Amino acid sequence: ASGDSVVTLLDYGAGNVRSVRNAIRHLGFDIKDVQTPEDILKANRLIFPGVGAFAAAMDVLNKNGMAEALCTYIEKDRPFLGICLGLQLLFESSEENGPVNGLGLIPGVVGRFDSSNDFRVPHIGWNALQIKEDSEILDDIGNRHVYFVHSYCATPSDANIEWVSSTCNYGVDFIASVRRGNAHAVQFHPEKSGDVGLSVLRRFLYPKSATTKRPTEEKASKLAKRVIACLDVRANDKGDLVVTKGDQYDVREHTKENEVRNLGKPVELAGQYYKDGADEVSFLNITGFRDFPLGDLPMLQVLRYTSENVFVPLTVGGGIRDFTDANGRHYTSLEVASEYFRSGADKISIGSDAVYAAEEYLRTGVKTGKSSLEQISRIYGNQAVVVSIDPRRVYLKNPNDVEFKAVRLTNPGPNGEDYAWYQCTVNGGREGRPIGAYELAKAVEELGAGEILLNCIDCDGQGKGFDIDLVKLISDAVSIPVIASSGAGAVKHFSDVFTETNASAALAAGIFHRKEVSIQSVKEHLLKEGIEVRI
Ligand code: 1PR
Repeated sequence: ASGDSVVTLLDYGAGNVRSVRNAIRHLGFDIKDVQTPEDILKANRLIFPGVGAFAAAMDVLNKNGMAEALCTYIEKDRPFLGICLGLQLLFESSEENGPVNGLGLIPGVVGRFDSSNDFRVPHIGWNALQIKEDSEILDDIGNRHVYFVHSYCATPSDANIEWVSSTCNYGVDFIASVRRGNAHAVQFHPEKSGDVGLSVLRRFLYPKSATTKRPTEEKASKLAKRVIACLDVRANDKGDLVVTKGDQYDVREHTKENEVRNLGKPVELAGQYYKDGADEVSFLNITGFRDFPLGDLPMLQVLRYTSENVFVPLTVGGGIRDFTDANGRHYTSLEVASEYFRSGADKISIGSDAVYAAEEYLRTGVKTGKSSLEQISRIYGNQAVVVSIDPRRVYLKNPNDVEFKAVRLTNPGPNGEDYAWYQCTVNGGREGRPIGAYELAKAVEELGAGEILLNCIDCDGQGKGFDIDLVKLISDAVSIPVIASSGAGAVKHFSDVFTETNASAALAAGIFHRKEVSIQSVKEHLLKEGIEVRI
């Protein structure tokens, strides 16, 4: 490759930058990795996708002399693009586990968002930009949404206003991008923002190409409600990895052969849902509780292949826990998660192991820091950790009959019960545990979960709508985003869950796999109902 088609990438090894690599390659560029500060100074164009925590990143940059090289490179007005933490590090300091000094190129302090019901933290999802005239690499965005995931932000002030090329509002106006000459940095993730994001990268990589300011139908104004496609994945009896889908978690056909229901190939379907407008794709390795996922290489392959062509966030769950294999080799949950991240996951989702961690925490009142949830959250940030809850309704005549939070049901139970509590389960719904979804949600928020994926076994695969009582209960109990899951059967179910609860996203599987309802039609319906979505 000629020097013209090479991008220098500063990856200090703190997390998943696979999707940035994939996006750069997708746009026809080769990648040269920075090994020494010299490589920074010699770069033709440099991309710096910051991941992980601010202090840890600064530590690495200071120790190996990269911090100084970066400042020199940017001050010489060489082409630079910082992403996410790669923007924050340009500022004077950050409050994240701090104050911690940054590179000090831009005046200002990076602070934490204040959370409230309307503005959950982390700020996760597709939001709108207010773009200034000469933002250049943002020229093709128009009125469309871009994908953010962060808990900290920098705010515009008189001292830094010359740098600010766009802002975004999330309770406060914060800096969504900066620009000075050839130096650019964005708080959002262009590599995860679909076509719109790729256009930003393309503009940075091909600065001389003509502007194609296209009018867009989309009128992005605020954080959009997300529509997520979920692929439950497992090996079928022949050993092939297939997308399956259960009825109340039962994935076997009720035929003589009793085979695993096969709804398609994971990589293909994920690619299809990306094209159809899914805001995120989730893979759940549903037999992860018994089959060790690192032994299950096909799942890692699925992630690798999918992330080559799918430029929206990917979540993967199933089997994230400590494990000792048949040869006595021990793997920590952190190793399992790291392997998922390296293979292209942006978030990992923990089911069973989070239930045990929450039970222990509630029993002892002590955060040991040793659970998979706490460890992964500490290293990768809480925005990368989803807890998947698999509750089942337990009907009650009297809410005081149990020590768990019960709700008054909109529709009474089979024997006229007016109440239910939602019992958490492990191992794919096979075992009920002595903890409710409400207690679990609050505990895992404290332990470092960044988001909750809220299933409901009673509703799974039934197509009768989300469990509004449950989604309301949980989304009111926590201040991290909640993804409503299980039971979508029609477009109206999505508007119901968004108007009646504080859910940030809605996830569905069966209706998309069976092509009964398209993602596009869900979004058109939501728009018609006045609910902001990404088109
Ligand atoms: O416990 O950490 O190994 O994680 C296991 C993961 O696998 C959990 O996230 C758990 O929810 C999931 N899982 C386990 N068994 C099943 C099963 O179906 N037999 N699938 C399963 C969970 C539920 C949803 C589903 C929605 C939407 N799937 O994700 O996609 O209910 O379905 P619908 O729209 O068709 O109603 P661990």
